[in-house]
Amino acid sequence: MTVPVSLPAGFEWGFATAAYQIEGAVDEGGRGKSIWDKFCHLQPTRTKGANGDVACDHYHRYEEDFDLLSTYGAQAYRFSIAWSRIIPLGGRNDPVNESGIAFYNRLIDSLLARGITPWITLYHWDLPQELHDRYGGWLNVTESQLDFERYAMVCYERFGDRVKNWITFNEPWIVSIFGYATGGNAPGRSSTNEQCTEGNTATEPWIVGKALIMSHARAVALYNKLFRPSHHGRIGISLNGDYYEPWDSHDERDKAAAERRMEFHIGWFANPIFLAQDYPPCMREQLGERLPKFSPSDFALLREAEVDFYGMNYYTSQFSRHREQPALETDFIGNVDELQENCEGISVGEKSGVHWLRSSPDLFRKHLTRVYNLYGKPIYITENGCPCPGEDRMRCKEAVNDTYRVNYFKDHLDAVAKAICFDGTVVKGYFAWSLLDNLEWSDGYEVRFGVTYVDYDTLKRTPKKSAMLLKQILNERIQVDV
Ligand code: PSG
Repeated sequence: MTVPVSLPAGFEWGFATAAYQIEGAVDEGGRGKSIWDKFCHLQPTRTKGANGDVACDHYHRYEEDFDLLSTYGAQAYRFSIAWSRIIPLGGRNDPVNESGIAFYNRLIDSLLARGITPWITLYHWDLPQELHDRYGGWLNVTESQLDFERYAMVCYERFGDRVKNWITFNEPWIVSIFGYATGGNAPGRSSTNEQCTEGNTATEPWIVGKALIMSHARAVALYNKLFRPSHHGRIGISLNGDYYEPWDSHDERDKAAAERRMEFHIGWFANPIFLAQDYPPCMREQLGERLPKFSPSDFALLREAEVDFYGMNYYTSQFSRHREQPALETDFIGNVDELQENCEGISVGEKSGVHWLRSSPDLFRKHLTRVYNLYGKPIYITENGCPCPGEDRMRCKEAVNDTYRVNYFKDHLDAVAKAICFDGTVVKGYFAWSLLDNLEWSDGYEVRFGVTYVDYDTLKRTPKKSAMLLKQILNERIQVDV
């Protein structure tokens, strides 16, 4: 028997992007450099030779891109602000760049004129390079949170009259681990990666994690105190984190390993942020003194920083297998192995166009429900999407036929509907990643997540099938009030 499931009326949806991945125009309008400019240019091999100098040239083509959003029927659009466009040197005593403010004002007004709700991410990975050089950037917990607080303040002051939806950080786990443990992302620090000249994988990611948590807390506390009363907006954070199933579902140790894996991924940030609690006990146990402590005043700030929602970025899931040998100092997920097949050789899902992503909608449902039950906040899915198998080698004509992506969206939205209807989970919105093919960080321009094909020679945009179908997929699943 099949039961139709639906999404609640008022379910908000749209598309998401991030500044460095689409804007280009890195030397225009007084923009300062970010750690991603330096990372791409200093060691081009680490981003497959790509950089964000031009990217999708969204800086000049935003009107055209917002016309696409309208055509696709989007109600909302999530984008990020490049900190170094607003404050080129980044710091709390550094000047504000009016030309950068004017650019984001144009974006906001142009969205509102189309009836599209703006959602702003304050930090999607592009720290002003100057702050990294000045005091170590996120490695300096005290300085970085004060500078981030001032940056947030400028954004609320200048955009908050029209912007009611705020996301402080995008994926602090990726910022800490890829930036300071594996070194795969800017600023590229690691003591285990031969391509990196600096870093300490055993200690730095945990310090950075605390800096991000406290910076988030300051920005939220500030909003709650000074802006919420008059602006009446919402604020939250976007966490990534896959769901983990035990490799052997009959083995208690694998079950514990799966739970531990999720604590290292999600609890690391969610315990302090959503519960104003210490890091998960399993992290304290394995990381000991290397995991920073929260002082009583840190906890006081965390309590003041109550958020409105949990932003969830979901792409895929994996299996976790217990590892007998204790974790090394450089193991950032504890004594766990992660695999895409379980003990019976069953894949976690159908392969996509990038090795780390297999389509696992059923585990998405479990993930939604687990997160809601643990942290208790309404969930907005702030990213969900995929590249199609072989899409990196396709020309436009072929790539627009993105049936794999259409099915991925369908299956994942069915999972959302089931989590809402059968599990009592509160999910209020959905952003597909991404509006455009764009700079996929260390994968350069080869991996395409867009619903719009971008020809990087001409910058011509061509809607893929999924772009037009997403609205239909959603509407078929959204209840209508009669
Ligand atoms: C998330 C998870 C993995 C890699 C990258 C991301 N993983 O499991 O290996 S990043 C996330 C990000 C956005 C990216 C998008 C697709 O917020 O900027 O373009 O996902 O990777």
